[in-house]
Amino acid sequence: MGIWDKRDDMVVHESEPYNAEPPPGALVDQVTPLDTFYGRNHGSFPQMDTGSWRLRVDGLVDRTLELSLDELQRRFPGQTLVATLQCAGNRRADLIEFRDIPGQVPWGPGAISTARWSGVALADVLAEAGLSAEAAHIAFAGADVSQDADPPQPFGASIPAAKATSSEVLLAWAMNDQALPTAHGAPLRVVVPGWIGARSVKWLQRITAQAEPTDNYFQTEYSILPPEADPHKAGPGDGIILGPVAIHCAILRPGKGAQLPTGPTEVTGFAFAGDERTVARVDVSPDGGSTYVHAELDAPENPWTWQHWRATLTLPPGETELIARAWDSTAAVQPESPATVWNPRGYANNSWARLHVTCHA
Ligand SMILES: Nc1nc2c(c(=O)[nH]1)N[C@H]1C(S)=C(S)[C@@H](COP(=O)(O)O)O[C@H]1N2
Ligand SMILES: [Mo]
Repeated sequence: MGIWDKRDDMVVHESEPYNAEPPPGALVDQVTPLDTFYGRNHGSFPQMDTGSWRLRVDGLVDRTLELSLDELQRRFPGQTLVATLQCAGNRRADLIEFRDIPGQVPWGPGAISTARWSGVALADVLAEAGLSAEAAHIAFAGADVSQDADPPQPFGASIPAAKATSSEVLLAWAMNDQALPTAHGAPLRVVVPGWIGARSVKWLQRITAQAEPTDNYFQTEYSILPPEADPHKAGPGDGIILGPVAIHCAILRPGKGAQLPTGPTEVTGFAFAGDERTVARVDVSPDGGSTYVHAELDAPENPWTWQHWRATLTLPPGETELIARAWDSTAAVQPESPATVWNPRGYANNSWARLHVTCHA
């Protein structure tokens, strides 16, 4: 437990700053319980006093706003949305197996979770401030100072104005119908559905409309460098800046290394397509990719959430590799192996889900 209020069996990669994911197989619910939701932090939790806290909205706007939580709640229509958050570093561990990535959290497949978020639409707050024609990007600044940044600075991000004014982007003060926990950004955080988690800034203090993307360290840190680049020497323009999440899937059951009896075996998991895409199909193989069946796939609750799936397979006797691979609604597919997508900071590993099990005759 502790101040982050998580279940005892979280896989804790770091306790300060707190970085932890739920144990393998835990993400079976459509909405993840608060104590199971992964936590990703670049600095210590900041001290926030909700009473004196104000959200400042400034930059290329007609009117600068200073809003208390109470004013936000009273002046704008309330919105609730179920949305999945996925860290760009999810499944870095599989990239590390192919080639080492020093100094980065070795996330397994659990740096992804789904919550019912409540708050107001960012679009409504921006409309109240009045965006100037030159306001092409909306920048967010949190209150936590990260020593991982060069130089140390508060965590921040920006998204294009077109995304920021889409109705799904929320300023949230509640998660699963409870007050937003400190660990997840209380009193207020941004939720940018369908985009990497790093753009959903917690402990939000300031929103700035500007002509260019933010120069915050983390905006360009979350980018894909070419394999030969040195991440410590790379400049802001050297990588592909990450935004929308690529089609991805995970196997929940059976677990890695499971010993199974012969006969039909139920395999379950989830898949997630970022941005406005949905998951269109999931193929599951019982035999390392020789044959595939189509999984039964849940309909999307909305475009912003993962979709769970299940398939009944007949496994060959002995050790075998289970594979799952998803297709999204634009017919984009997952790459076959971590080797294809390896990059020096270890982001966006969306290669096929694979795990070995043994079937006893
Ligand atoms: N202020 C602040 N916001 C932040 C971060 C952070 O360290 N500080 N981490 C980001 C990253 S990389 C992710 S993946 C998500 C994680 O959100 P969670 O901890 O609520 O799961 O928050 C994002 N917002
Ligand atoms: Mo992240």
